[in-house]
Amino acid sequence: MSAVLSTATTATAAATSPAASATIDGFHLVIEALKLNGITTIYGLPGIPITDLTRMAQGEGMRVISFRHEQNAGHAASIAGYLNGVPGVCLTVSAPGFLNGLTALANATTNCFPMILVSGSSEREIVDLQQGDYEEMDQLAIAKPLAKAAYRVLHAEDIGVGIARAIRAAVSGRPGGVYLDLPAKLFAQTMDAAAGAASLIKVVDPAPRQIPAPEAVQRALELLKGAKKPLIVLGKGAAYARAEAEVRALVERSGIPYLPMSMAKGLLPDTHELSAAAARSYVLPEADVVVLIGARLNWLLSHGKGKTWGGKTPKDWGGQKFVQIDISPTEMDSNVRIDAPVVGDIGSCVSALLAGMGGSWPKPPAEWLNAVAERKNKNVAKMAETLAKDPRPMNFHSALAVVRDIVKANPDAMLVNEGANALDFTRSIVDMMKPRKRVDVGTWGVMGIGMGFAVAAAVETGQPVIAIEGDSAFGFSGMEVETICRYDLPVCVVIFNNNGVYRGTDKNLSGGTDAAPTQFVKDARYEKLMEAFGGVGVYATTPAQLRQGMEEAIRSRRPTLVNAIIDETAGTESGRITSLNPTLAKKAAAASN
Ligand code: ADP
Ligand code: TZD
Repeated sequence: MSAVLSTATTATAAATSPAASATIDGFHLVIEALKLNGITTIYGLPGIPITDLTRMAQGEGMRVISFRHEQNAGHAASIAGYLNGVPGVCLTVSAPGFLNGLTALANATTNCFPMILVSGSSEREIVDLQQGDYEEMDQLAIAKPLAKAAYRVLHAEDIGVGIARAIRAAVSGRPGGVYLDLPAKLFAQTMDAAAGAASLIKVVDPAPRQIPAPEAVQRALELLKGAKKPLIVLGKGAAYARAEAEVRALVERSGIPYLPMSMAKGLLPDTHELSAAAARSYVLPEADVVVLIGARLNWLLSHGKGKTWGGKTPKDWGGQKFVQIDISPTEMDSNVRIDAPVVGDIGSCVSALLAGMGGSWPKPPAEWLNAVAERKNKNVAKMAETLAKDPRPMNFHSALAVVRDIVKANPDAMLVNEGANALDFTRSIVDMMKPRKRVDVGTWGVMGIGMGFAVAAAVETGQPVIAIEGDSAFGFSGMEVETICRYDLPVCVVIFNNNGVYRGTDKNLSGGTDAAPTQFVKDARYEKLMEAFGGVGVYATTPAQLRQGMEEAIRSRRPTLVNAIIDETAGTESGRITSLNPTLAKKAAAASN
């Protein structure tokens, strides 16, 4: 603490107290409380009342990553939390800065990423009487419904407790976003330095293990034992829980095929012989017992019912039985009946299943394994054929054949991914070999995570980052290429440029001269944005140019933007979620009748 002590310097203080008592202010109490809990990086954007907090935090040895827009800082903090299991911290100014950070906070809560949004705020007395303070807003009330928890600290002596509560709320149980409101006046408050030090809390065991009930484990094993066509679905909860060793043991000991959700790719290498990823549309409707490990039965899994799961009409639904492993007891039965809920942390739950399986466990019937393998091999061969084509202009496949090779050659690199087609095709074509290397649009399918995630991925891991971006997706956070250059981060942004949202061929239905709503300026030179800030820009119209640009970026670790020109007719509207697009869904229904 000694570095942060300040000595009372006013003439009166010096005159009345020759020994000059040491004090600490609110700024330093916040910094010390974070550091005490192993939080060493702040993602944020300075301004009243937190400018000095950013300066002092840097002065006290914290890494302060300053962004161009708070939403990107917030996304960065949230993915830092996901990657480390320690809450990422985003720091914003009041009202508009706070609101800019709020999308990221809500997205963190939705995705179960631990983060703390710390916002400076105006004075309570003025806010509560609505007297029109600078950037006045009742931030705590607004954050509450979007956060897992929200707290305000009014007194310097409560800063330690406030930060401890925020950390516990963010990482214990189901992780999520926490809001911490720090009014301007708090920062200037001072207290006795020794009392200040004593008021800080180093949180002990912030995310306690949660051991499943033995009878729940037994119930799950019995269900699994009778399965003829078992399937494991791995979600990003399992990746977050760092349960790869346990999960691998479960998959290999049981011999059950598994399907990784997007961010669970690489938990086991995508090339694992039991991966059923290439046979997804076969295994989901066919499986009889499905073990969900850190994956919710939300829209991404068609809510566990309907055609995806084998039923053509509602009366056919419910063919599968489900085992669900999750830390949140209320997740069970949220969409369909869960026959064997196993509530606890994934590491403990999977270990308990393994212990219960004992030495000998029957492998799934050979017919099932053979059928899955056959379907998978057929699809892999079909995909290999498509990837081998070399059309002009490039399409998603020919460009992703390059990305696939480069990710394979650099298994430690982080992959950030957003867009519609750019997302769907990358997810299915690019194999991940290690856990927590792929970060993407997550549960909401939100655009705008790109550059925030890329910055945090580079800062937190020190590894090269490859960001595969739709041209629309990139636009949401594109200004952060300056941030990438300013911190000289090893980020290679690849924009799949097809001149618009989804693609570039839309028509203005009025016949007027305005561009259609999904169209962008044609042949935009995005690479010049990176050049504007001293990074490397590459314009790539062929797979060879794309490969060269990416390889050089990884070799040099210089900020790079490859503008990969993709056929503007390639891709489909809404990517693979056309079923959620009201017009396209209606057309598809009419066609199938
Ligand atoms: P995906 O999008 O990959 O399918 P989801 O975000 O839907 O994954 O689900 C993640 C699930 O993992 C959430 O229900 C969450 O409660 C759960 N979870 C997160 N961390 C843990 C943990 N340590 N132990 C058990 N479950 C966890
Ligand atoms: N705004 C936000 C915050 N999130 C969204 N998901 C959308 C808008 C809607 N949206 C999608 O769902 S994908 C997408 C938008 C705007 C962009 C698709 O175009 P793209 O990708 O250029 O990024 P492709 O590869 O050309 O399809």
